[in-house]
Amino acid sequence: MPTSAELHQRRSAAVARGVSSMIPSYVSSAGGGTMTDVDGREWIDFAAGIAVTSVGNSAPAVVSAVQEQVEKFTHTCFMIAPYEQYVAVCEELAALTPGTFEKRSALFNSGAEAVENAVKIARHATGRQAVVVFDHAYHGRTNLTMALTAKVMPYKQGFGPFAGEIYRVPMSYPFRDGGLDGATAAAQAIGLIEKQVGAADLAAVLIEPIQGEGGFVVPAPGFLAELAAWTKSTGAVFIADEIQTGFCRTGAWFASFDEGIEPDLITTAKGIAGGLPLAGVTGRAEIMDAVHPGGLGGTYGGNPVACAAALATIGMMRELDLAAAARRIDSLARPRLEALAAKHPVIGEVRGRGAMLALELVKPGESGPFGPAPDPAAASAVAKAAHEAGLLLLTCGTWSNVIRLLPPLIIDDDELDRGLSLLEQAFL
Ligand code: PLZ
Repeated sequence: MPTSAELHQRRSAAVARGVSSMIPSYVSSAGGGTMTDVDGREWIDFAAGIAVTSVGNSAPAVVSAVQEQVEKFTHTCFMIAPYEQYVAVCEELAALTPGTFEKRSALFNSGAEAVENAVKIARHATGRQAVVVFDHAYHGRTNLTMALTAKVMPYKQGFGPFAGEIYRVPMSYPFRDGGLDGATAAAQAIGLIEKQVGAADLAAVLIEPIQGEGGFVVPAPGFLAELAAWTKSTGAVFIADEIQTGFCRTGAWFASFDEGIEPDLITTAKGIAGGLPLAGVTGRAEIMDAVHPGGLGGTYGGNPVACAAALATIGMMRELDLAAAARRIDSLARPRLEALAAKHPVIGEVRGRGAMLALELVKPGESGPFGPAPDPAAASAVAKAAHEAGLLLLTCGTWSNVIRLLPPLIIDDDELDRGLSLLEQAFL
């Protein structure tokens, strides 16, 4: 087997520079809470492929479902010749997402594609165009989703012009907005939408219940409920982007449950299919079905192999109660993170929910226009030290100063403990 160094050399001559990797090591296998590289080194996995392999890499149930499906047929295109697996995934989505109202779903390949389609559907259903998104939001890298995403580098710089009719308002971010309560933060956002966008032209309000790439920003309680209720009162569509938070990650099937909201549309991807590419838009039947037959689709959307993987993944989540596993990860990790924060003033806040936990790093005692001064250098130093010690650890945030934990939900206590110890040591 070639070494990582050899592969890296080949890569430099063949792979575009714009596609980068966090670590220079190449994977040979992964499963449970660990990954092994081609040089024989074992890593503890606190990344899960960015919140994807919640059931673990190559989870046996997923592997056999995929194998069985691959042997039957790999692709027909649902728009040409439909198959049961697609329908079954849509039935699961209807059953698992919040709200007992009648729902419909459409399946796609990536999170960005799901978000694009949610916006298409909301515009079609309302006959309006304006879409409101939030500071620090991340929704993807396609043209429309770049416009929806807040951060310029690395996502948007030089890639314009961007799609129109996108408006950005402040996010509830208690650590940086002076601790505004949810109702006040919502009233501010709503007031701006009313004055600067206009409720009559509003097609959709799109928000991540807990922001992912933007820094694991948990809005103040009530913020989402107020926004959702106001959005409904205007006749616009409230869209929850649960691509990162969904499928048990935050300790419930969807983070919307924690907030007591029933979004009109929900976008899903990542954890849904155990590592195979699949995404969905699920929502109120009358909104989803506003689109004319043939108006939604794509060659691969809801590919049968990805659907088979999703059905097995959802089955595992149900059988193993992975929502409870996420809450257990929270209860084991959070006290360790709080203790770490008590020791290291560079940790300005410990936050998150379930198996979506973060440390926001700041320069102690310094503050600026956005509150506590972000310390991206500290975050990258901690991540680098963790990588050198064998822990896959991601950063995020508008200022790249947030360390985030996204372990697979099936990680065992010993692996979690080893990973947390490596994280603790990375702060020394
Ligand atoms: N919405 C909330 O988290 C993907 C992006 C990593 P795709 N987040 C990881 C990167 O640098 O590209 C994401 C998300 C939320 C949408 C998306 C987009 O999902 O499957 O990456 O297109």
